[in-house]
Amino acid sequence: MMHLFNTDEGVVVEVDGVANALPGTGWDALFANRDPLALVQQCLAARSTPLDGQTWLDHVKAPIGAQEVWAAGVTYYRSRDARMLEAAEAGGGDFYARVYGADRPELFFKATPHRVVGTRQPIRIRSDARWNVPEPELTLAITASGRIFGYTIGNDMSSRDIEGCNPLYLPQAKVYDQCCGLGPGIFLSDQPFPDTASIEMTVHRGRRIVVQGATSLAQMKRKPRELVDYLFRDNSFPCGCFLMTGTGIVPPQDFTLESGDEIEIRIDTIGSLINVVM
Ligand code: DO4
Ligand code: MG
Repeated sequence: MMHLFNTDEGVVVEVDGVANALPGTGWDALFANRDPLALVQQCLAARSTPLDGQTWLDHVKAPIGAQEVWAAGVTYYRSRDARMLEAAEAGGGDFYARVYGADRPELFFKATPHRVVGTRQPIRIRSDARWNVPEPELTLAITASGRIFGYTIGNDMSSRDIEGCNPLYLPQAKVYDQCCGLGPGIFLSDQPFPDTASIEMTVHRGRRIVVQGATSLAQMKRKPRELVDYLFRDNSFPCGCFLMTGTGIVPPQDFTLESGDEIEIRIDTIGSLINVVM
């Protein structure tokens, strides 16, 4: 198993638990390459340096260079249900049932690189929102040519009161400074992500667990490939991109995040993304 990390000192690849500095390539060059897995193998064979100890882990940044982050919505029945409830009063509930059943998925722009935080960096809730939740999402790493070459963990932070008030407010509910968590690294694989892998989220408030939930890709209505094909229709990504695949875990209706809450999202084979709300 190979995991790719973006660090202050350059690209690091961990192969079966052993970390190697990869000086032969930059982060964006991997996303621009048609076959990043082959490029990593070549660099590993030609000029990688094994790293001593664990200190490199303190230098891990968000796994993003110049990529845009996009997101899919209402890909799980749980999300469809929750959205219908939150928008019912505003008369918007029907849109979510329709998009869940439609051929065309909901795809929206989530973040530019400067709005993204990596693991152990603070994440933000909007100051003008009263109801804020994390959304744990399997996230696809995609080359400029549209190839899925790996998987990471995404947190699509959402202001549910703003979104529920009017679906046209979606960009404000979703896009703001530090609205998106990605990391810790990218699990390199060009195989479909296993349906059975579990996606888990825990929110700690001090010593208390205030939210806990789990799902798996088997609950997702759409396939990652189908989402990427829609995203790349008449749309180019010269530096590659990330696509978050939607949430299947929604906290109870009376839950909202508070400053100091610690959000941990775990996905089998990828790792844990941990962020504290600032
Ligand atoms: O339709 C609004 C956003 C949906 C979303 O972010 C999700 O289902 O994960
Ligand atoms: Mg989402």
